[in-house]
Amino acid sequence: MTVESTAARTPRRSAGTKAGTTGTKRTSSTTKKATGARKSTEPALVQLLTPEGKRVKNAEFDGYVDGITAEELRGLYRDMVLTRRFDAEATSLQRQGELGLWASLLGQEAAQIGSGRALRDDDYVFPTYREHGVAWCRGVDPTNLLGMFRGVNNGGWDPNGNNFHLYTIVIGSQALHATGYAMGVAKDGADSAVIAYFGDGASSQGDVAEAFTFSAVYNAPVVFFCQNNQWAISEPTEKQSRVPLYQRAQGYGFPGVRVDGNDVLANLAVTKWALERARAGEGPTLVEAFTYRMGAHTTSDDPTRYRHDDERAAWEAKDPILRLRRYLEVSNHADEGFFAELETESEALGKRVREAVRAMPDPDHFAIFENVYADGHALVDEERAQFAAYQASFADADGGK
Ligand SMILES: Cc1ncc(C[n+]2csc(CCOP(=O)(O)OP(=O)(O)O)c2C)c(N)n1
Ligand SMILES: [Mg+2]
Repeated sequence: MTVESTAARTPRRSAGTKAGTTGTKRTSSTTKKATGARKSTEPALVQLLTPEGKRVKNAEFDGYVDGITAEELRGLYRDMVLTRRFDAEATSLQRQGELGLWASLLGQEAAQIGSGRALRDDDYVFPTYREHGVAWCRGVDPTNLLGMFRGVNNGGWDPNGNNFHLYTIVIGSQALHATGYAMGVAKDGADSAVIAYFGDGASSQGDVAEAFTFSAVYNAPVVFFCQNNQWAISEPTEKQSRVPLYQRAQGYGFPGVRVDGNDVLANLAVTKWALERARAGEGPTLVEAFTYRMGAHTTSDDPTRYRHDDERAAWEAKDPILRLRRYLEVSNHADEGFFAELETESEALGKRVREAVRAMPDPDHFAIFENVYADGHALVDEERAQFAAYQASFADADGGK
């Protein structure tokens, strides 16, 4: 397996460990051939389900998913299918002019659903702008994700309602927010954990490096979940690091693990392990989910300008949804009726999202000036007055409504 750390850890709270986890020292082992890797020189990754849908044994992580029921497996499948359906609908809505922008998660469903379903309700999530699958797992209604992309609000949900922070566009900054939050959780004496999502490109940001340093030194109960989707807009991962990203953790003194990002079971198991470490006072973990951004960076991007079709085709064969479907079918965990019902449910979700977006009220023109400062500000007042004059200059001025 591919977990690395040279850290000597001091349990902060009661250390409870299970088989396959620990606070013991681990060293690198890169003996297995990579699956899903771009090059044959890529290191091994944790995989429990092959692209063909075959369950493979893993002594270290099997314990986290061994008891999973057929119903729970169908649940993971449903989560991924509905998330993909919602995502496709949002892309279409952008193309129809209903959204200003959309960042698709296509291809990353397993990384997000696997890690998202590993969380407890009291854990806290700091996402980027692409974590629609994690949002789904947290119970944030998909329609609430779309207001910001339509430009009618600044967020769309109450972060405290689902312990799911607002989307963060400033690359990597949420890794620091998560670290600070996790330090607070530890000071409160709670045994909940915090998870920060970010991308391969974000791993080059100073904020992420600072978060790694702080979380390691303060033994913060945080999981860094890096979805390495191979691209940061048009910049390939090769331009981000000379070493596989999960190995970065070693230099900070905590474990890093690379997981097959298209294998929902492996993501569930590895994230559970990392969360358990956090809860047991063993500090941070870096999980690198090795996956692929199947679509454009956002709807403003055209990936045909910088990458070849054959790369995408190779990843299509590792599709996260297809491999779980194969496993469900082969193990008789789902029948045709289940898949047919899910298809109907998907279409209903698409319709609901379409209707909700079109019905979103436009915000008051002056709302943008609210909540800039708690007590108001002369410059904001001046800008508001200028804007009011501008609005009033139109023949059909309606007072900004
Ligand atoms: C601090 C900062 N720098 C640059 C940008 C512009 N930007 C938006 S997305 C992005 C690439 C991020 O790539 P990655 O972290 O791999 O995440 P992905 O989009 O692939 O999920 C960049 C550079 C930004 N939003 N914030
Ligand atoms: Mg990326």
